[in-house]
Amino acid sequence: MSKAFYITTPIYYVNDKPHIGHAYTTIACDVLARFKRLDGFDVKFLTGTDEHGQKVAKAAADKGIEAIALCDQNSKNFRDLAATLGISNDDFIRTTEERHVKSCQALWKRLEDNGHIYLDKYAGWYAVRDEAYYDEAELTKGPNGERLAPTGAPVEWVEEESYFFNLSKWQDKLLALYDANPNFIGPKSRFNEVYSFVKGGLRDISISRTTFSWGIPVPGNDKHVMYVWIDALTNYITALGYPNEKDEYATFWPEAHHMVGKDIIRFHCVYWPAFLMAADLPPPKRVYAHGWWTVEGQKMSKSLGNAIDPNHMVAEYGLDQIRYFLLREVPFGNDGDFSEAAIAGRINGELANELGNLAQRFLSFIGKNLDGVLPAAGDLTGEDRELLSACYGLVDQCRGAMDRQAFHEVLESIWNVVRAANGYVDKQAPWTLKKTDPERMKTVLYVLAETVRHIAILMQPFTPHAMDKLLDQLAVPTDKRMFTDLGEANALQGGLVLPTPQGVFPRYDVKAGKGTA
Ligand code: ME8
Repeated sequence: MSKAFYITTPIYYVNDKPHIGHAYTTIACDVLARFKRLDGFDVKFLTGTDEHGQKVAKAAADKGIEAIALCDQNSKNFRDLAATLGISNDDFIRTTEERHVKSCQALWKRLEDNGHIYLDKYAGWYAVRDEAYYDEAELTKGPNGERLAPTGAPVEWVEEESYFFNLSKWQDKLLALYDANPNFIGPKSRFNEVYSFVKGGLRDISISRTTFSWGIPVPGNDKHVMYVWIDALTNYITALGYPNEKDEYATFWPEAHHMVGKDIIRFHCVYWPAFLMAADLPPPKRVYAHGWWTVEGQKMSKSLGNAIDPNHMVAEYGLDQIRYFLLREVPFGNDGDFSEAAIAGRINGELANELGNLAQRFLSFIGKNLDGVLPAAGDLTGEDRELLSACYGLVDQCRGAMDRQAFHEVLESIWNVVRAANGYVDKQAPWTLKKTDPERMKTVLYVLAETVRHIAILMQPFTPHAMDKLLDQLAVPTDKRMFTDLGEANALQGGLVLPTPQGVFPRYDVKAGKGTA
């Protein structure tokens, strides 16, 4: 039986249009999902939209439309974006779906039956933009002396009857969870941040609202709707069929990996495991919080109007190019800055020159000089073996880094081989061997083909469309592109007829704003 792997993106608020930040998280999850599938895992990959709460209700009211109409429109934008980005999600959840209402109400009942929910009165600060409650001590002052959340969001005073979850009782159990599972949160710096937050003490949290109605009704008291975060977090088990705890839930929940931005770590690493433990359900296996993207040095914001539309990026630079850039430019976990110069540098320097040319040079050489027939290898030299053994060792390095979500390290290991292969071509100089030693030339071309086969199979999660083309050009059958097909046992056979080579990574011309082949 294959091993299971469950990966989720945050579900995105439908008050806003998708931008490059959302694309980043979703692409990272897609790369992970594709990598695991190629590695033989049974993968479930979930994304979707977060549609309830005051923020969405307010956005709909501002537009003068029904909340559900806004949700329908904007949820579709996120669904379309997933298609534009070539995302391989298995499900797309909307929190306004019936399956989700049932799941949230079942979880609420469990928390209530287990004695972890009580009715009281809430009086405190709330930021609609963050959908979060803040203590007085956390607030800062704005330019006009107004109170602001630590995120800069405006806050309002809220006083209403509310259900509470007894989070304060979960401090020791959460600390025990972190102690027993040092990989529960990645990267390490975020683990430490969460650990010290919980160590500092927890307060019970308000989990229902009465002053608006755009939410899931609290079972048995429909004056209240659930706080949008308890509703949102539950999506991860709804999609596995909860409250049915068999079938997909039983297979995938023990292997749950949540990918989130650093802004929502507290919800995922403190509230969510506490809710689950209180409902006698196990916490997810791991939560990874990545960094934040700015644009040409500035925070993306509606008021600056500088949020980058991923559709525009795909049209401008190409899909595989963006996927590669986002995961290559910044060590995953750190913040990053998007700039035209940076993406152009990666496209031209690495994809077009280093990988694209490597493949094009020897493939067109075979096309021109050997009628497009892949030669067989003769005796291998030490240098041939060195390059091939670097290829054979690559998958283990990639696996190790991928399990830590160190995408940049995966790419760096692959690129070490790309660079070694370019060095090998320059040194072996097949164009000279053509005259001096045609048999040796054939061996060199064969070693290059085997090397590029390895690179292309391992690069599939990052640049799937270009790698499909490249593997086609190496005449690798579509059912021979899994990680089990790597290595010597499945090496290419001399005598294969290769199709006419075509470039897979065009250059990006910064001035003209267009790629040129
Ligand atoms: O928080 N850089 O939804 P949201 C990197 N509905 N990532 C970014 C980013 C940026 N500049 N901006 C956004 C919510 N993101 C809740 C989640 S989950 C149960 C509920 C990404 O629409 C990043 O993943 O505000 C961040 O966590 C997420 O979008 C927030 O999306």
